[in-house]
Amino acid sequence: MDLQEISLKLQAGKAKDVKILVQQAIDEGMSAQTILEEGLLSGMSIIGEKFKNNEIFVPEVLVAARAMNMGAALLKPLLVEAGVKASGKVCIGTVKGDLHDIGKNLVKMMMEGKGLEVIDIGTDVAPETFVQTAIDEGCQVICCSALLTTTMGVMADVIKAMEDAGIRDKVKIMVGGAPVTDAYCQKIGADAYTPDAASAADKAVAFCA
Ligand code: B1M
Repeated sequence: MDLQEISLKLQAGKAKDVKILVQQAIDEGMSAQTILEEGLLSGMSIIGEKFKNNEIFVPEVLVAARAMNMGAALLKPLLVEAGVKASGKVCIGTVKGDLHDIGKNLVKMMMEGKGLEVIDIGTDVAPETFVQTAIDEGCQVICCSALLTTTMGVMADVIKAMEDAGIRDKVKIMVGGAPVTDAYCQKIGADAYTPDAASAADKAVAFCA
């Protein structure tokens, strides 16, 4: 089977077709790793690029991500069996006082699409929870999302909490969300600002390498 077909169906958001094709590829004896990389991840990476370039928008990304998740669910047990490790582990949440989660969820999906394990700690997350999760789960990166000018300041509190817990030099911190800028990232001493989900995923992969 041509794995390009899986990539194309994923980009079109055809979740049921992706599921059928992934099962077919498994039945034909292809390795889960190959199906993941050349079918699902290759499709998701094209979606990420198109989203970054404003060629497609949030609804298309969400349906593609749903297709990706359905295909990945079939592969997950096989990957675990084969001992394929995620390329890194990050935790992500929307900061305290802030309930916006659409952007965060997109970032999470893109990161998973790049092969990272993502611990989603939800919305309205206290600085200490980001830090404790990173410690407990052994995350290489903490990702903070904020959509309100009144809550973006919490990101500086997360950095302070990382310093207090003694993990600031061991764990990277990435920040994002509509009101956040690169200048703000530098001002508070975070490690990276990325304007969209695709570039956030690329940066996190680079940090985990
Ligand atoms: Co709210 N809201 N909202 N809202 N809301 C905004 C953000 C606002 C700009 C609307 C406006 O006034 N024009 C405004 C903020 C003003 C400001 O602070 N400057 C606002 C306000 C004021 C409020 C309330 C205070 C309204 C009220 O109750 N009076 C209230 C606050 C509640 C709270 O959080 N405590 C509120 C509530 C809500 C809803 C619940 C109704 C709903 C949220 C639903 C949900 O998320 N489940 C909502 C929505 C939907 C919006 C708008 C319309 C859309 C936000 C969105 O999802 N965008 C928004 C107006 C707008 O932006 N046009 C608005 C799509 C999403 C894909 O983009 O989140 O930017 P975004 O994510 C991008 C990037 O930013 C980046 O990647 C994503 C994908 O490319 N990114 C990251 C995001 N997080 C990242 C993390 C990273 C990296 C990249 O980590 C490393």
